[in-house]
Amino acid sequence: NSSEAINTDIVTLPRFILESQQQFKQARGNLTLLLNALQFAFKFISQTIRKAELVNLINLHNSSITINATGDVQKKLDIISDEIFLNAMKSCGVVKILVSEEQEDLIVFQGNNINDQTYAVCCDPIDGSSNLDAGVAVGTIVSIFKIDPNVKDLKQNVLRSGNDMVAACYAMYGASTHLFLTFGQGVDGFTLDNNLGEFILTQPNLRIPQQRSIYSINEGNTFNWDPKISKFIDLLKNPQSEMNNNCVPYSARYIGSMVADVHRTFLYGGLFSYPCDKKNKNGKLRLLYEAFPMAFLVEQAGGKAVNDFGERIMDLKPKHIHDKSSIWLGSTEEINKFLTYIA
Ligand code: P6P
Repeated sequence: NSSEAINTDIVTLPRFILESQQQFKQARGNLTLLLNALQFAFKFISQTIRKAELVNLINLHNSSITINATGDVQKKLDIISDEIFLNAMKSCGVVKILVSEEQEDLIVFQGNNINDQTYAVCCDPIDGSSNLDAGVAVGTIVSIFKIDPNVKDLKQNVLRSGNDMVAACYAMYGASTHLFLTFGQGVDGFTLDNNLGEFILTQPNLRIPQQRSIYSINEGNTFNWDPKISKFIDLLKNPQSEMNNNCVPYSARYIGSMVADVHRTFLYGGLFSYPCDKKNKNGKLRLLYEAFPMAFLVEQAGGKAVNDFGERIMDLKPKHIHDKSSIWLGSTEEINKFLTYIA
């Protein structure tokens, strides 16, 4: 008989949603239906990625398979994940509008009962996919808005302030599959138990550390940044600078997959940034399905998220569904250093 205590009262995601639904205005259960569809999509994408990676690795040993074919398999993963996500949103019956990084235009689902389709969902099905064949953690990032039935132009349901989000989450397909989720009442972390096929609550009411001497930015872009930004990063690196008052010297950590870099920032603290540069005049990361959801989650965990001008990401409003934004997010004390510096 194994000595470790077996937890016989685990909180699965469906149970967590039902228990938290009681606190919600929309007690009709539509959010529950949506979140169950989302978690199915994450499980399916997770399994598909891991299987594809295995196929990739098998192919890599088969010299007759050209690198292009492997690249194609990797490219297909973007498409497969997008289709998995689209079908899950379409079939749950409560989503009216879908914005996807993979789809040029807004997708509108012709549901049978208009007033049941209460949500607009924006997503990046596999963020960081260029890292897939290197075995780097990638993820799915999602922001959720409620449809305003009085709005005639459907696009206006997603071209709005980040403050209007009702929920946001990301799934990270790493050594384990993690899910971080907020409805605006804090952040809760779940881990996929592959044997049960359930996301289990593992990090309830997660808080981001207030301070941590870690900066996460692609320094290969240094010569394309506004000089003010490269000066700020230099100050972080200089143990004698005013940025280093009695804290340990900064460490650089950059994975190049937003979900992985943000997940580490949640757990260890520090700051993550993708500023504007000469190549990306409005930044590289997308507002609706990268900056908005990550900003909502970080703020709900006690952190901050601003753009190069110090504006709160959540206060921004996209003009087009694929608009980009610069972003600085992470521990409050680290972002405050940036805000003080640019003030
Ligand atoms: P760079 C991945 O391609 C991505 O969209 C984000 O996941 C990541 O943070 C960023 O781009 C990395 O960009 O220019 O540093 O390779």
